[in-house]
Amino acid sequence: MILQNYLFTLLLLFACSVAGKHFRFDYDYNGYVGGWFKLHLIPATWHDAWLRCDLEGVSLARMPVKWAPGEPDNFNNGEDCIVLTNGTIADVNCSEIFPYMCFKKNTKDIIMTTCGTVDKEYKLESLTGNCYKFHRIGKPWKRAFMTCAAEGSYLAVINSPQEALLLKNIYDANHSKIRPGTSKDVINIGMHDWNEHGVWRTIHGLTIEEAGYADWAQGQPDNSSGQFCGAMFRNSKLDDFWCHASAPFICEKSLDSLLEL
Ligand SMILES: [Ca+2]
Ligand SMILES: [Ca+2]
Repeated sequence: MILQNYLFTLLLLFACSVAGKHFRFDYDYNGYVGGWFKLHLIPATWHDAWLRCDLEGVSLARMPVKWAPGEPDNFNNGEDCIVLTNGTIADVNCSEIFPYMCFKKNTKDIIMTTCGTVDKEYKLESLTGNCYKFHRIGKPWKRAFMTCAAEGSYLAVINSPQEALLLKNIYDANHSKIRPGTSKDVINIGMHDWNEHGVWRTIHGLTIEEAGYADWAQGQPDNSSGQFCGAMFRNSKLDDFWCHASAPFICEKSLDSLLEL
């Protein structure tokens, strides 16, 4: 019941949104609150919802509300998270999953760049016609993949020797700024040994040979203690790397990926 009421309230709020100023196609502008909303119907825990909104460059929606009758009750002393249900709020267990809403307030510094995003760290490269962003805070491969997806991009896919050199140059330009506590020798890129049998494919499904670049470093892939995630050394050669280990990474974005077509 609580989930049904919760969904109904969210859908009502969503329906009140009006088409307006542009932020990204998956967000709707609401002039009354002066910002953009996105309803995530795939439920998540409070912490995962917070993380997803943060990776999209926004916040988990906050709104002025009243407690529901009998709430907060901290049932079984295990309710530290808060949900909206039929216009009022209740405390719930943080491991429970609910749909959620992300929110971005409209401010003057929100400017759509030539890369089709308000994220100023994406830079257009004429070689490929795509935009690239170097993430200096290292993450394990899966989290890097998720981060790029939330930004409307994808973990960089190398489609030619020239693009490999382009990524190398971006890597070089950012190498001294990589945050401590992460590998500086490789960056995560968009390829993976999906079946763990030595067939390397890009995140778009092609083999790396079909995609246009399969230049491994000498002795690689060496599958050292189980390395199934794709990475690139500073000399632009490929490496298989540990999926659990954090490394910086580059996201690649087509100009129209966040625009309404
Ligand atoms: Ca590419
Ligand atoms: Ca390796």
